[in-house]
Amino acid sequence: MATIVEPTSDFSALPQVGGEVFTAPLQRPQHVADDWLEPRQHDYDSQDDAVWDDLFARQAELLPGRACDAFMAGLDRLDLGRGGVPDFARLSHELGQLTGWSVVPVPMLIPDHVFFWHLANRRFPAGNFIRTRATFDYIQEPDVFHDVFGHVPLLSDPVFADYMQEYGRAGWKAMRHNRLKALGALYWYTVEFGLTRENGQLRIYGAGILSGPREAVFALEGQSPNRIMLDVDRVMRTDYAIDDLQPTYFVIESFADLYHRTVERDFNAIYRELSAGFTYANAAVLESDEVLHRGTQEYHTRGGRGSNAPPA
Ligand code: HBI
Ligand code: FE
Repeated sequence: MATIVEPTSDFSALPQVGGEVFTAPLQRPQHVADDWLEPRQHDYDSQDDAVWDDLFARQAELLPGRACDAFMAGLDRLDLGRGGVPDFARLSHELGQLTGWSVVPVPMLIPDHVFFWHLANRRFPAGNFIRTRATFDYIQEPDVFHDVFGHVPLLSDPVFADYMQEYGRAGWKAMRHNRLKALGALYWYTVEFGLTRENGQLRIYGAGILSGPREAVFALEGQSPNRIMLDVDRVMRTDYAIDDLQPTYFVIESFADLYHRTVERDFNAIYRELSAGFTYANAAVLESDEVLHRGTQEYHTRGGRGSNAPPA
C-alpha cells in the first residue's frame, strides 16, 4: 500500500498520494503536468480587463471599514486596481520582495495534494480565467478575481503569509491520516470565510467574503448567522457548504493568534480522535462555544440561495 512519507523539514517534492486517501476526482487537462501549472498566464482581452475593473470598483466601494486593515494595506501596496487583470510576473516580483510568495496560474481546481505542495513552497495557485458578465455576481469555481483580489493582498502580511505556508505543510499530515476534509474545514472557516477583530470591531479577512458583493454585509451585520470565536478543534469537526452564504462565521483575535493556535496544536492528536465525517452541522451552536452573536438562521430557514430569502 502506498504511504505518504512525512518530511520533517523538506516539503520541496510533490507528495505522493496513495489510493486509500480520499481526494476529489479531477481530470487533469492535457496541457499541464503533475504540478498543474499553466505554461503561461492567459492573455486577457479588453472585455476581460473591464470585468476585472468593474468587480474591483464594486468591492473597493464596499470594503473600507469592513475588510481588515492588513487586507486594505495589501490591496494598496500591490496596487491591484491599476487597471485590468494583474500580471502575475509583476505581482510575484512585488510579493516576493515583501514575503517571498509568488502567484502561479492554474487551469481550475487542482488536487488537494498539489494545492498543499504549492502553498508549502509559498506559491499561490490562481485561476487562469476570469468570469463573464453572465456570472458577474457569483461563480462557484475560483477565478482570477476571487484568487487574486480575495487572497493575494493578505499574502503581503508576514504573519498571514506564514500561516498559509503552515497550512500547506499541514496537508502532508492530513493525507497520512486520511483527514483532508477536516483540514479543508479549517481552510474554509479561516482563509475563505474568517472574521477578525480590530479595536473591538468585527472585520473580514476571508477571501470568499472579500471577493463577493453580498456576504460582506451579511457576515458582519446580519442577524441570521452565528458569530463564534474560533476554536481549531471545533472548526475541524464542523461541516461546511460551499454554495451559499455561511450559517456560521468564526472569529479570530489576530493573525498571530491564529498562527499560534494552529501551529502549536498537535494535529496528530486531533486526527486520531476524529471520525471520518463531520461531527457538527454548520449551523450548530455548542455549549462550549464562545458566542459573539447567536444567529436567528432566518436566511437559511427560509431556504437560502435558490429561494427568494433576503440575506437578513
Ligand atoms: N485548487 N485552484 C484551487 N484553488 C483552491 O482554493 C483549492 C484548490 N484545490 C484544493 C483546495 N483548494 C483545497 O485543498 C483547500 O480548500 C483545502
Ligand atoms: Fe479561495
